[in-house]
Amino acid sequence: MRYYQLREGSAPRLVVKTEGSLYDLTAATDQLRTFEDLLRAAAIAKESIDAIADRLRGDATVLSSDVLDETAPSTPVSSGEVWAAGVTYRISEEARKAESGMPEMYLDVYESDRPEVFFKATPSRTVGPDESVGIRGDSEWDVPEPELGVVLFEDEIVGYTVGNDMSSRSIEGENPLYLPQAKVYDRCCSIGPCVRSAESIDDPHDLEMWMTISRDGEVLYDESTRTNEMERSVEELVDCHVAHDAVPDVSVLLTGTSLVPDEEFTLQEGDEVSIGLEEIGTLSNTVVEV
Ligand code: DO4
Ligand code: MG
Repeated sequence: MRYYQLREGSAPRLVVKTEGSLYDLTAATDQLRTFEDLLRAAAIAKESIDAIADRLRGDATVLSSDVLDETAPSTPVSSGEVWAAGVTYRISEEARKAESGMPEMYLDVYESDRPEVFFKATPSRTVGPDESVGIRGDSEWDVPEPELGVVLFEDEIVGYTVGNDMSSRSIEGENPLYLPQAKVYDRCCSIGPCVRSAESIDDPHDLEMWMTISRDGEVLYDESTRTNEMERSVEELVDCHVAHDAVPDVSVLLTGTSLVPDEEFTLQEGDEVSIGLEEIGTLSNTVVEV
């Protein structure tokens, strides 16, 4: 099942999409407004989120599927932190080596037992579908990074989403110690449009992922890949992320990029970025300078 949070003033509504229909779960019970509410209800009932949603569908309002086009959903997870893994695909390792004065460290992390896992964003820096993602005013070379996002509750995988790890290649390329500035800033991260429950995903390691970038109506980039190109497993990245840390109850872990535009390309204000993941959905954002 796919879970969306719809904006309704300051209070979100939780909506679930099954094969053919959309159900407003908040109409079934006002206590269920966020995806986190559902996770907590499932934990108390010792049931899966899909089992709880399935039972509530009888009392929920059926919505027209147009609702998702007319009312852009917000981020599907509105609490906790976003973390990200890096250099998990060969193409990312090659791109980092090309931009950096210290190329050997990227090959090293690609091949090491310990993956690269870094802090990415708070909810205040994270945007949802159709909101603007940021490029820094002090950066000259900026790219979106389309990534499979793993949604965790109390350190367990509960679902998957689409993520955009917005990145400054010029700042990271200048010195790897500038990574937090290249990665963490206003509007640096986008997630959405929904969370697809882990129990309803066939295989997260074999999903098609694609990205298009358009400027003034012209498509400048249009490529696709599969998550089976990833060097590491989702479980391995999650284990490293949660080990020895006080991870908030809800967190999202992005799993690295494998679509990198040519070196001549940099994002500009007004560009439109769309990232799609098979079985999950498409996340679209426009670019703004921050
Ligand atoms: O080492 C820098 C970050 C790499 C990254 O974000 C990625 O591979 O997706
Ligand atoms: Mg990344």
